[in-house]
Amino acid sequence: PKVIHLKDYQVPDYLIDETHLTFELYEDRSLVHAQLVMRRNPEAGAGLPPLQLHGQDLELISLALNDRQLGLGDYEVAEESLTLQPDAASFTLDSTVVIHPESNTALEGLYKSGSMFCTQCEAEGFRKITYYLDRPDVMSKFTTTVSAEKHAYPILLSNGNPIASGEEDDGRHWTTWEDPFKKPAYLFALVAGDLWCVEDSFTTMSGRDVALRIYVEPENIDKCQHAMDSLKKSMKWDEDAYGREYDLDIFMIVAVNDFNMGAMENKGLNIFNSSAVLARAETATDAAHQRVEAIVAHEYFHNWTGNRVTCRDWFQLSLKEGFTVFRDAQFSADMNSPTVKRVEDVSYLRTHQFAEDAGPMAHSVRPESFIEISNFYTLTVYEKGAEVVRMIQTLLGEEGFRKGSDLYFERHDGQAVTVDDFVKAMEDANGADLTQFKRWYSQAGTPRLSVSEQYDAAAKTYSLTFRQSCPPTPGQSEKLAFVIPVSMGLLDGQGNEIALRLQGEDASVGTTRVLAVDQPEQTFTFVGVSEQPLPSLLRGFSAPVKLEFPYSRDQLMFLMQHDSDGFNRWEAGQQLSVQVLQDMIGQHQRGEALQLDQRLVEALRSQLEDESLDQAMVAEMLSLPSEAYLTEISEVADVDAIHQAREFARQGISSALFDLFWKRYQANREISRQTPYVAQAEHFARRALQNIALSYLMLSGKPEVVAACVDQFEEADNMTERLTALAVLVNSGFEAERDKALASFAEHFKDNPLVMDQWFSVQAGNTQPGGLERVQQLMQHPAFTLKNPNKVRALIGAFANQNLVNYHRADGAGYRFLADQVIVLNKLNPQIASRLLAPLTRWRKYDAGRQGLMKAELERILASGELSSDVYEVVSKSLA
Ligand code: BAL
Ligand code: ZN
Repeated sequence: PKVIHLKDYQVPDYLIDETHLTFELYEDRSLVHAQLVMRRNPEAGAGLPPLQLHGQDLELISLALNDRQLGLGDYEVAEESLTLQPDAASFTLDSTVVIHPESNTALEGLYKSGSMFCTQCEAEGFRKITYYLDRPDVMSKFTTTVSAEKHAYPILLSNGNPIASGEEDDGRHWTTWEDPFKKPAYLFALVAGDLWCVEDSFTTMSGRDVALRIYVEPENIDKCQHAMDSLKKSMKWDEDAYGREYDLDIFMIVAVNDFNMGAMENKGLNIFNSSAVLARAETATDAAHQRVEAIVAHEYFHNWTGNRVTCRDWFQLSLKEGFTVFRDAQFSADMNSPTVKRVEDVSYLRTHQFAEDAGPMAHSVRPESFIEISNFYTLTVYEKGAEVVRMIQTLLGEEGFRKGSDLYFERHDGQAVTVDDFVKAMEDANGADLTQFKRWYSQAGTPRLSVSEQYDAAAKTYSLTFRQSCPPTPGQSEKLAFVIPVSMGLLDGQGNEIALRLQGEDASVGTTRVLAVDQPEQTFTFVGVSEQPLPSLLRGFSAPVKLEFPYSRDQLMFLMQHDSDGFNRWEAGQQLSVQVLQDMIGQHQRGEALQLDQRLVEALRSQLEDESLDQAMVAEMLSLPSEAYLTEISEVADVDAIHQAREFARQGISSALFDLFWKRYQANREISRQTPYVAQAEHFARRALQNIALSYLMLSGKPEVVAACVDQFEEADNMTERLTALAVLVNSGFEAERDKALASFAEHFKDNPLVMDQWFSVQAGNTQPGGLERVQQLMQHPAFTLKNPNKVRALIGAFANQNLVNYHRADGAGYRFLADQVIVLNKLNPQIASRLLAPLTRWRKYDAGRQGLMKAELERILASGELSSDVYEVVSKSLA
């Protein structure tokens, strides 16, 4: 397979000013007519080179250049292209192709999800629809006519505004849509189906009325309100926070069941995985409600960061994704609790993105090369990319950042640009130099930042010395120093913040400040420090690095109590938990009896006792670091020791704090009983504490707890409480209660695929022995199918990523199972196959026996026949 390099980028030879498409949709095939109004790109040089259009799996029926029908000798069709010779600098090309959406299981291009037609074109799916210059720097005005049988497909949608429609004699009808904004083909969308819609409107800041519509299958019409509310909040927020107004007269969201990603920001016609739209109390958890709000916002924000200003090429993907994830995180922080949001994001980043950065697929935020771009919709491009944007904001300040984003939109509206253009706007608006900072875009790997301190009582000076390094990653053995913004403060012995004054400064500058660490080794000295302080470092996780400071457990407990930064109070608790758990992992490995350090128990007790604390943060504090995170921070991960140590700690915490858990549980459960479901932060917080308390309480096995759990399962009016009760029962030894709950849940929700996904996931995550056999059995369930990505993720993905003791069974059966599924999915849906592979690629983390078994499965996949470029790239890089 061909490797594509950023350094080889060239401007397109030709441009497409107008794109006129007509789709004739039928059950056994579809016809696509494309009229492209084209011209030579003046920036590409002189002469008329051959025109090479992208195209894949297309059956060409006819081709005409300026109305002249072309014959076989006039063009050349290859597996992924069509080449012809234009005879003038401007011309019109007409083509007709036949495609087969009805048998498209890759869910890329035009395909059928259930009974509806829909599209997914990012990154390179449009070439499966028609011959085109399928690259983001070719932007065109689109007009699209969709024709289909009227009874089965009453709704016909595309981008922009509807401008004409009509009926034909044979029971078919058609609608024409016109998008006034130039766009790359990856933002094209089409939907045809029997859909209902929820309608609302939004008045923009300049007073324009925008119609808002969410289209769903009729049975889901009662699950759209939360997404609609989220959309209106997003539209308002983007006006307030970034001065960005919506630009079309209509904004549509369509929910589809079979979708590879979460959602897609097609201009004016967002297409969503139904899991990212549908939410109501009875069927969706609090987490699902928050996910819907975040994804609706994310896709809406793309209208400016992605659509109005798009990417020049796919190496720049983080230009739109990193920035948009940063924007949706700001939005979610504003709508809910900022500290909880930050804790969740950082936990996710440190567990999963840090693992990616340390694995065989490690790449920089702006990758240098790829085989298959679909493999680069990664945690690094998205989440680390968002952290990089956050660091720019931290360095420039909120006002400076806003000046930079205003300049970026003003300069580049309607253009396809690069990460360099984004950073340049930030620099120019602020008179800043971000040259060294840009290494965050080009160097892969997670930097380590080790910090040491020195206090001089006589001189009243306190120094912090930072040493940064970054481990080698594929293709990058040596790294240069990053610019690492370290937000920090100092605490005195009473836990008060000390005013911060660096040597050479005339006066102190607040109690939290940002140190820009930009050398391999660098010392900052504070003056006027009259007692040995305790540093609070990397407040709010101001940079995506692994920070090392030799805190004692007592110091961590002190920070948990006193740090003014809420994120760092949580972080101190996490570090304390990690130290305690790592001790216990060592004890298990040495064959010693496990000992739980009671300081952790006492630290958690004080959290639970203090009813003035934010309950969501107490719930976060009580959540021990996950097995996946403990794996990530291990040199060699001992799966069994990690599991045993963590379970032992949970059991010890449960026994020691039973009464407190029970009290808080009962109080919150009582409020839940009496309060109708509300999807708001304080209600999320109450249920979060209630549910984590229940999960600890059930470890006691006491009959009153089991009864309360069953009661919560049966009586709750919302999925958050019901699903937690189910999960807790599933992981317990109470087989009769468990089986009854699983059966009644499945019976009740059998017609709701999204709820059945949760039923599969809960069972996939059951860490008791026999996990693999249970998953294999569940694959036979009538509600399961490999053709639906949500099902694959819910059952197989959840098993391999979350049920680590079962997946990593010492005999390798878990690996064999995963490889078998990848081999099947490679043919059905390469994108999903390649994603599913990730847990096999991390073989270097494990003991020699498991390494051998995992590698053998990767080799088996490689030898299994014709591999998609998606799977080939991940497998071959993992074995390199
Ligand atoms: N652009 C692909 C889906 C998303 O990131 O919004
Ligand atoms: Zn996005």
